Parts: sequence; structure tokens; C-alpha cells
Amino acid sequence: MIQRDQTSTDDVKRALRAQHIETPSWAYANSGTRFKVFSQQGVPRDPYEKISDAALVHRLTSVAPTVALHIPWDKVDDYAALAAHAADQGIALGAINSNVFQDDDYKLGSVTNPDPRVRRKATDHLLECVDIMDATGSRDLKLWFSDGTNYPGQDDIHARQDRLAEALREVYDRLGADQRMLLEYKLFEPAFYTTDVPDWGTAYAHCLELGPKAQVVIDTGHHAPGTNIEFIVAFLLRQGKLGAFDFNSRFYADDDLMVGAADPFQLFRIMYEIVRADALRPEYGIAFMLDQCHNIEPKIPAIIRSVMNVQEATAKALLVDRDSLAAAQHSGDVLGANAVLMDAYNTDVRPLLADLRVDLGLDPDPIAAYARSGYLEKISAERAGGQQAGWGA
Ligand code: PSV
Ligand code: MN
Repeated sequence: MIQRDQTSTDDVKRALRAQHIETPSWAYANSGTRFKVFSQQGVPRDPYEKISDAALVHRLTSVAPTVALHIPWDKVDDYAALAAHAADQGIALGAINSNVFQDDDYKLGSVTNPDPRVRRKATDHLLECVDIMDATGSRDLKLWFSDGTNYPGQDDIHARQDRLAEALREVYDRLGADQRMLLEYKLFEPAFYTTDVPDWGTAYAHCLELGPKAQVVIDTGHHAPGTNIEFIVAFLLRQGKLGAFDFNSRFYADDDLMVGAADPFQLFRIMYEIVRADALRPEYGIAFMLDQCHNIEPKIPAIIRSVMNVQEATAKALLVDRDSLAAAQHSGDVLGANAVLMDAYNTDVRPLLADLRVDLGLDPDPIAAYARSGYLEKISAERAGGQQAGWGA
């Protein structure tokens, strides 16, 4: 069992206090499956209201100071005004997510489309996202492409990689000195035969070719069952090419359920690799983002729960006795090394996190605090009319 002295507990708390988890604007909006979107009371009707909800999550947890936007879902006339609204509420705008997957023109692909007109349109959208970053002060452009093919022979696999590289290069060259391109991969869906960025290797190779401002995003839901994601984390960290996480949980494919719900042990193993590389610190530059949809559960408490799940996995990772682990590893003590890791994983860190919240002047139980706050009643009354936001708005 782990015995901790006060100094090491303080170190763990210090690291947790500095943690930064970005929430996604779309998690506050309506979502569902291709079968049905169930609406909920009080759902935001515009980006301003999404930001207000995100700000509340930050006020209750103190570790979620930024919210990611998705363009055009969060399109507004004045992005500087949107950033000012976020600042007024005590948060900032985070990554800008592009969207080249919801237009009829993209049926055969966006930046990899065989038609140069469609490629131009898609690339122009990505460039527009960089313009938006200039206005919002966002550092990161996050790219996910739904591009791929459904049938052998449908298009030239090799040529599609060339087209992808060409578009990425144009956008990369447009980035400002402090801006980054984060390239996401996904095993399959919506295309089923080939996917143009299907895995970390493809994303890594493109990022390497582009240069230091291009880095890979690991969306935890985007792998084949059984994939050792912490290996990918360790590999990319070693290469300096891990830019961000999109956290969520999957049981089958890209389920987008709450992070830490399906496999908290995997989340702990991922966070251990981060801690081991000293990459938790915001200055290290990794963006820890959620990419989730709350289809049947109430959204704001689900996001709070997700933030808490990441904190719990992180706290356990920070509790790993690294000296004992290294000693066991070096002496070839297989069982001993495994036991050191499991001791940390099996520690109940909820009291430590509750203490931390009290130190920060927060309620030790953010979900109970949310329930007591009356916020849901308030937004249900205030947001009665109008059109609730969703994947298309
Ligand atoms: C689609 O799979 C997806 O979930 C990607 O992971 C993106 O990050 C997200 O949508 C937002 O575009
Ligand atoms: Mn994602």
C-alpha cells in the first residue's frame, strides 16, 4: 500500500491544481445517433450560451478554463466579441475545430476529393478557421477529415494522400508563429473501405513532413478494440509529436461516451505515460480536450463528471511511486513493478481531490454543487424559446 508523506501529497495537489482540461462546445448542445436526437431542457441556443455553460463547469471544477469551438456550428459575426464574452465569464476560447464533413460537396471527400473545386472549397474553410483563430486568440486548429472511400477502385488511394498533403501544406504555411495544426486520425467511419487518415502512423508521417507546428491528436475512441493507446502516447511523446487528446469512452466504435466510463484503467495508463514524460504541465503544450456527446444523460453534470474522471486518473498516475517502479523494472522484478503500478491505480483518490477543491475554495462535490445551484432551472426557464443548438447549428 502507498504511504504518502505530506510533501509528496502537496506535489500531487500542485500538479492537479495546474491541470487544464478543455471542454467542447458541442457537448453542451443536442446530439444523438443517426436514429434519434433527444432534446433536453435548457440546451444552449447559440455559441454564447454554450460558453456560459462551459464557464459554469470551470467555476465548479477550476480545471476547465477553455472551451473548444466547432466551425460552422459556432459561427458568429464577431469572434472578438465571442472571445470577450468568454473572458467576461472567466474562461477563454480554445481549439478551433474545422468541419468539412457536412456539405453535399464532400460526398467523395473534402481535401482529398478528386474534384479540384471541392478541394479548394475545403481548404478555404480550413484557412477561414485560421482567420478565426487570429480573432479569438486560439492557439490550435484541430483537423478531422471524414475523407475515405467505400469501395475498392472508387478512387486512387495514393493520389488522395498527395491531395491531403497539398492541402495540409497550404494551411500549415498560413499558421501564425504561435499557432499549431493538430491532426486527428480515425480508424474508420464514415468511409468503410479506405480512410485517408486512419491511424496515428499516417497522422504522424504527415505532421513530420509539415514541420514542428503540426502535431497528432489522439482521440481515445478512434482505435480498433484492444489497441494499446498508451504505447501510442509514449511513442508520440518521445518524438515530440503529441499535440492533444480528444478524450471519450468507447464500447464498440466512436461512441463518444464519458471519458473514464468504459475503461478507467486505460485512462490511468494513458495519464501515467503523460506524468512519466512530465507532460502534464500546461507549458508542455499538450491540449487535454474532451470530445464527447451526451445523448441521454444531462449534459452539464456529464461534463463535470468527465472532468472529474480525468482528474481521478491523473491523481492516480501522479501517485505512482516512480522510484520503486524504476527499481523493480531495473531488477527485472515483473510482479513487483506491476504491483507498484496497481497500488497507485487502486488508491481511492476521491478524498484527495475533495481536499484539493476545498483548498481552492470550491465545493468538494461539484456535481452536488451543480444540482444545488439552481442553474438548470434557470436555463430551462430562460432558454425556453428559439432553436436549440445541435450538430447542424
Ligand atoms: C468525429 O469522429 C469526431 O468525433 C472527431 O473525433 C472530431 O474530433 C469531432 O467529431 C468533432 O469534429
Ligand atoms: Mn475527436
